[in-house]
Amino acid sequence: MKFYDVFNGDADGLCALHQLRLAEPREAILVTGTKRDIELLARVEAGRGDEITVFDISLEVNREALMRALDAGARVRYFDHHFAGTIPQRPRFRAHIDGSADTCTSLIVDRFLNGKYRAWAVVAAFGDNLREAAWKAAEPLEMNDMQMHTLRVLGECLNYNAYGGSLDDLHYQPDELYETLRRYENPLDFVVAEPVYEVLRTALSDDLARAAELEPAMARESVAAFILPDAAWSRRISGFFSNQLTNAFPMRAHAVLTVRAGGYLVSVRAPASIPAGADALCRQFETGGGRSRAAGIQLLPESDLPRFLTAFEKAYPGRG
Ligand SMILES: [Mn+2]
Repeated sequence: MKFYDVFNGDADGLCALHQLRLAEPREAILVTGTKRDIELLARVEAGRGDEITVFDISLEVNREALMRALDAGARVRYFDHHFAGTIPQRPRFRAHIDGSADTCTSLIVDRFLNGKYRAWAVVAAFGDNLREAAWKAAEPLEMNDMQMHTLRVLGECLNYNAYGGSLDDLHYQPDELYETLRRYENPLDFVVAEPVYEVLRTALSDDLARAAELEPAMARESVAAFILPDAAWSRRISGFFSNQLTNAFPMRAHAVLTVRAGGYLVSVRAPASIPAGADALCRQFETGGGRSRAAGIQLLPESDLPRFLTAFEKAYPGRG
C-alpha cells in the first residue's frame, strides 16, 4: 500500500497539504510542480489499496487520471477550489470541493480541521490574493499588525516561488520547501528559523523592480495590459505583478502577457471591484481557462495578440 500527496506547488497547495499532515501525520510520496503544472494526478501510478490525497488542482483537468486511479482500486481524497465540473460519486472517493470566489484550498482544509492550524490557511489566502478572506480567517488568532504583515508577505513569497516556466526557474523546489516547512506548526516560527522568507523576499523585490520599469502595452480606464520578456524573472514575477496591479487599481482589469516560444502566456485578473469574467474571456481562446476572478491562456499565438486585446477591452468596457 502506497500513500501519495499530490499538491499544487504554490502557497495554497503547500499550506493545504501542511495543515492536513499536521493533523494526520503520514509519510507519503510527494507529487508536485510549478503553479501551472496542474495535471499532476496523471503522474501517479496507483493500485489497489493505495491512498491518494489531492490538493489545489482542478478535478476537471485531472478527471481521467482520477477515474483511472479509482478504477485501479485506490482511495482518493480531494480538496480543491478550482472548476470541478461534475463531481464523481464513487465509494472510495471523498471530495471537499468549493468553487466560491472567496475561498481557497487551504481554507477548505482549515474548515475540515475546524481551524486547528488556521495561521497556515491565512498565509495561503494571502498567497492566493484573497485578502478579505485572509483577514476574516485571522480574526480569532488576534495577531498584531506586524504578525499579520509577516503572514501576508510569507503567503506572497510562497506563491511567488511557484511561478516559472519549469522547475528550473524556481528558487526552491516545492517538495523541498514542504520538507522544510512541515516542521513548523506556526508560520511565524518558520519565518524566524529558516532563511526561506528572507531569500524569497529579496528575490521577489528584485524581480518586481524589473517589471515596474515596463510601460503598459495598453492602458485604458478599465483595462491595462503588460508584456513581459522571455526571461526567468518574468515567468517568476508575472503572478505577483498581476496581483499587485489588481490591488493598486481595483477598478481595472489586468492582463500580463509573458513572451514564450510561439507567442504569449497570458494571465488575466478581473477588477477587484467586480471579480468576474476572466474565465469567459480566456475560454474564447483555444488554450484558455481558469476562474472568474483569475484566468489565463497557456499559449496565445503571436498573431492572435490584436484579437486578444480587442476581446479584453470588450470584456471590460468600463463606464465610458
Ligand atoms: Mn489555490
